[in-house]
Amino acid sequence: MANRDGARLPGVPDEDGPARIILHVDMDCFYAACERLREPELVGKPVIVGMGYEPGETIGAVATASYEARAFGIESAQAISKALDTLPRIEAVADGEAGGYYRSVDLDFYKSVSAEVKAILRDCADTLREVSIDEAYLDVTERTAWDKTADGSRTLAEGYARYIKQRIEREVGVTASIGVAPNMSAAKVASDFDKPDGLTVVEPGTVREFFAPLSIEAVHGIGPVTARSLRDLGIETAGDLAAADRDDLVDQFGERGRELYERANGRDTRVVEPVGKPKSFSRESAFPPTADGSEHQTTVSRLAEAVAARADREGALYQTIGIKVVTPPFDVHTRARSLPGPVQDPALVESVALSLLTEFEGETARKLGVRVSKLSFAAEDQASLDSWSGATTSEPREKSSQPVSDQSREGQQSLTDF
Ligand code: DCP
Ligand code: MG
Repeated sequence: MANRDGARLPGVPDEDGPARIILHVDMDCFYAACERLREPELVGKPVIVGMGYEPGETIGAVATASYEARAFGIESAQAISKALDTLPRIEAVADGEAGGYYRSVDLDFYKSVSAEVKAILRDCADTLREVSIDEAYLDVTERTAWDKTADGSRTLAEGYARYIKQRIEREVGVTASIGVAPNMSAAKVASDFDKPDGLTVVEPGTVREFFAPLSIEAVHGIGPVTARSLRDLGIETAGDLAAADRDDLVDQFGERGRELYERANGRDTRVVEPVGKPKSFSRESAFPPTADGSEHQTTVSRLAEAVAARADREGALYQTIGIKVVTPPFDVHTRARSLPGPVQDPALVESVALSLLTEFEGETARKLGVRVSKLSFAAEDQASLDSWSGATTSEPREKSSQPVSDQSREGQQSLTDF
């Protein structure tokens, strides 16, 4: 942070001070990547997700396009009629000709995939700020370091970001691009620098240098209108912006001018702040499809224990306990039971979850999940169990003895909101 004279305020980290480690994660062609999850044959194909492409309809827009479709010039927000002109539906072209694989937006499905990604990010961050369905900032300063690895080839922070990328790809099946930097605006630009599947690291002390050759539009916060005004002042690159007269920028653009000048100079003291409190805690586990009821029960018990332990650690009480059962191929069933008051009771989470599971006896499942929701965080909210015992079918049980780690116990298990 700079005062009006550009002097640093003491104790406030900036590019010259104690360096934080901020990650910006942005999923690659997110809606298209989700479509590929349930239709793997779309991998490597030009996929366009949007509305209004069905025969007879022409009004609509492209939500996103896979990188293969972008190579033809198709992009987000383009009119669907234009996309169809460029790349007709695959069903409508002759064999061997280029065609697009058009799919309709299915936001509920994309949200469920997003929740799986965000759960991994939450697990990996000191603090997480979710920005959109496919984008988040993580402060990981306490989890890793700017130090170099033993061979001096890269920073530990880079290795940590790579670990997160790999977890997302392995556990969810979609790819992310990550920017690593000592502040949020540089991390944001870095995540976009080498898309798709990118990992760009901007080490402390090099932010200004990293920004310098980029066009001004790359600086977060500069849209087409501001860019035009800046160009009128002869400012074409972020380097020009960093070297401009700060007071002129303030005269012309007010506080925003100052902020953009600071960012181009590598200074951004915004803190990664979570948006609101979590609304639920959940965990799910995928496995080879099975109809074995006792296996389902064991899994649900284990997930219930993990979720209750997480809520406990977060100091959260819950009033609703739910399960999710995914039957092949993609049928998602959720069931929940609300309690008369908020509680923190691992045994109850397990017994309610198991009782909800009985409805699915004999069914083949490939994924199970347990969730607690309707959270409250004030300890005084807690109702004594006795005050409403008998309100559910649950039997009091022994308290679970061991806290369960947030880390996956097995490859495919993830802490997930659903
Ligand atoms: N989206 C949309 N309409 C837009 C822009 C985006 O519906 N005009 C949706 C579809 C995208 C998702 O939001 O998949 C995320 O937006 P991004 O800008 O991050 O774009 P993508 O993730 O698709 O691509 P990229 O790889 O460039 O991040
Ligand atoms: Mg994206």
